[in-house]
Amino acid sequence: MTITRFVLNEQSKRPESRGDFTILLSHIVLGCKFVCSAVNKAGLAKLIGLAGETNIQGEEQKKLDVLSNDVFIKALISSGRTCILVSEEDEEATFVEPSLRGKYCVVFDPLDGSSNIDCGVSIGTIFGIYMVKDNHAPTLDDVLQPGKNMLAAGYCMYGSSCTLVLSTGSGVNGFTLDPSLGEFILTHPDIKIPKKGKIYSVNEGNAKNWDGPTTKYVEKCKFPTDGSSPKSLRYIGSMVADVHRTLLYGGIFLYPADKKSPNGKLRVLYEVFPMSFLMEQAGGQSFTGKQRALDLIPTKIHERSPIFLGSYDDVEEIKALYAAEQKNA
Ligand code: P6P
Repeated sequence: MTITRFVLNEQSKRPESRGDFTILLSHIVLGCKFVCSAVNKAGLAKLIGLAGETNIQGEEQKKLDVLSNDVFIKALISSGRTCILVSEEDEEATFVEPSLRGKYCVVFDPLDGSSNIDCGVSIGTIFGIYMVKDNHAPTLDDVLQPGKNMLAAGYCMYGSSCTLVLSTGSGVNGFTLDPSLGEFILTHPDIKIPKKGKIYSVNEGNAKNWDGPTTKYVEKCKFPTDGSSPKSLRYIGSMVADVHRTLLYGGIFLYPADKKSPNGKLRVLYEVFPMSFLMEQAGGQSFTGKQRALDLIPTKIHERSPIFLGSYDDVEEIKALYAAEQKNA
């Protein structure tokens, strides 16, 4: 079962659809294949190294960042199915010209975790898809929607293999690129995250800046008081890799707010929302410290939010600690 056939099967369940969504997804898949090839050749093709520019994050852009962003922007526009594009690499949103305009808005991080490129750690593309409200007059409001309005979300991880994990709103499925076929093959059907896990994933280097509930929760992971074994710490520092492990093995991934970054570090539209969408579709959940992550309504396209996502029971524990703090406040 290839991703193309899978998506066509999904489309056949929606008689009203005219295949636009399938065409859009096929262009996203094309972008992933291209970036996968470029990432695999990076060391040889000297694609590693600074491109001299800096992106909105103020980070030095590496050539692969620039290349990946160009590939996805071009692929999405040429699909003829998009009208607004938001990329981590571009300060402003891209409004597609009317002759090529479609009804979907795509928010994406073309190469998340790119600071890990030079050392070969898995990196990835993260994307989310909204339906435009009125494609004759698209505005930023079409992408400043709560994550629960997304039609689809996914990521493609470029690691020991190239794995694309996708949800179109009825469960989560994983596909692995077969280089000999040049096709993504269904390898992880109907992914469900374990209800509770044995792993917590956070950058402990920020511990001195954490708030009370996060500090208490991590303490409980390391020194459980209920007689259970301590959780293991696994932190790669590349969101796609940390989330993929959490999805398959269970546990919790945290990027909390701290004194230095009161809204945390991760971006709402193209990191928090897509990963939260996938977690909920896989039976897990995602919390910001204040509310369900997918209920957030962003006001800016590069807005940040704290995030606690993963196994349902593990996230429940940290929600209880924030609720208790709220009550005592
Ligand atoms: P820190 C990578 O730069 C990234 O955006 C995510 O992929 C990752 O989860 C996070 O930042 C890591 O941040 O502060 O722990 O290095």
